[in-house]
Amino acid sequence: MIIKKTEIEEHNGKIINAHKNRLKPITDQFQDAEEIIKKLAAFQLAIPSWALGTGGTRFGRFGGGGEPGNLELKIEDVGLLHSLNCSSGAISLHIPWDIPKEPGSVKALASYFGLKFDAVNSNTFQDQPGQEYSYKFGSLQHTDRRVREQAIQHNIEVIKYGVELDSKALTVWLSDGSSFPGQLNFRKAFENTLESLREVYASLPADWKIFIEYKAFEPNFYSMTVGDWGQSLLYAGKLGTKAFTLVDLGHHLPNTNIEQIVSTLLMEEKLGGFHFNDSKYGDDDLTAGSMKPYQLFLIFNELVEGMDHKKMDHARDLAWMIDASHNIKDPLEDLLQSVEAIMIAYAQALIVDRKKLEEAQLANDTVMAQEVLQEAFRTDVRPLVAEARRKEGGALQPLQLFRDLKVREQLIKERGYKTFVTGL
Ligand code: PSV
Ligand code: MN
Repeated sequence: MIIKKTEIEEHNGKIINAHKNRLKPITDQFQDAEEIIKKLAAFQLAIPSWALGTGGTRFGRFGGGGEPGNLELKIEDVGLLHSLNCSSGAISLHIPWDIPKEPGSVKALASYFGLKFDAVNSNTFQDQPGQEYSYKFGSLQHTDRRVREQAIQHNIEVIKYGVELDSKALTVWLSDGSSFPGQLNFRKAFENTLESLREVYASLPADWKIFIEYKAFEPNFYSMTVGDWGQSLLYAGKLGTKAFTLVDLGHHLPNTNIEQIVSTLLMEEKLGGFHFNDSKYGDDDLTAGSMKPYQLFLIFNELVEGMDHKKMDHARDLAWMIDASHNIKDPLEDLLQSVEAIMIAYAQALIVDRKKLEEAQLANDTVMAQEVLQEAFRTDVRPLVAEARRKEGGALQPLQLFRDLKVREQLIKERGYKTFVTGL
């Protein structure tokens, strides 16, 4: 299904006056509103190919209808999102869930929808049919050199797929670790992993990056070999200048100060990218901003401050990806909500009065520092986000238009009710 420009124009036409009334006070308030709108328009989030179907839990999966059964349909779905919000201009593939069998036509299809390929993701956390060695006891860390070699070769193969699609980064998330004390020699596991990563790193094209994603627990519950940002940073530092840490918001222990991690990684020029989601308890993969919107804002506050300090391009210098999916919402509606929440947090970070905040910090004026941050957080920036979208040809209210056009019903008509989608 393709959403026509005229459908978006008609939708915008009906609500443009109300939108302008909401926009005016905020553009009057901020002199640099035009600049902010431009930054918002440039900011693009990559949609993960594995989040376009209804997610499952280990207790089951309640598939919805009209879900995309192959890579081409997944690209079409991301195209749908992007036509509505103009902020979802990339797709991140997981191999082997989404092997591009005909890279040429896959690339052409993506560019027809205005989409790029963000980081490609390898998978050595599941065994694949016909695979020689099992990853039951790890992959790049494995005690058996042959298992490590198989996992290295898989990562190199993923890079090759990525090259064909003009992707520029490989994300490695390892489930490697141990579930019981004594199971693993931590040092040897680290050394094996590093040695394996070095071989993968050696296969990266000159203009590529490798992102080392960490996670505190699950599926291993005693130790994870890339368990936190410190370990990830160690690997990235030892690997070289093309290696970076990737922060997945759900991969921390409860109450971790993620914004401070972000600030430190930026200072070290080792932050590579993000997987956005939200959580209440663990790696819940909930819609970004649905649980802790203030934390999301505080993270963006550090991102904007740290990136400006290093004169980085907000839109281009880090990889922005969503990694959320769950079992009860329509996945496309869920992604629209995630993108919107992320854009709002970014917009709020852009309006922080940096001068006033610095003055408060220098004077140790804790009260005023809090006031400055909360002033931005409590400002309704949604009209700015909507205006950025409108200027790019998107819908003022993407979710509303998605429902008005009965997109899911159309997809069910086109694709059927029972479809099989690869992913977790
Ligand atoms: C692992 O929990 C993770 O966050 C990694 O990014 C995986 O590649 C992704 O989820 C998909 O399951
Ligand atoms: Mn992730």
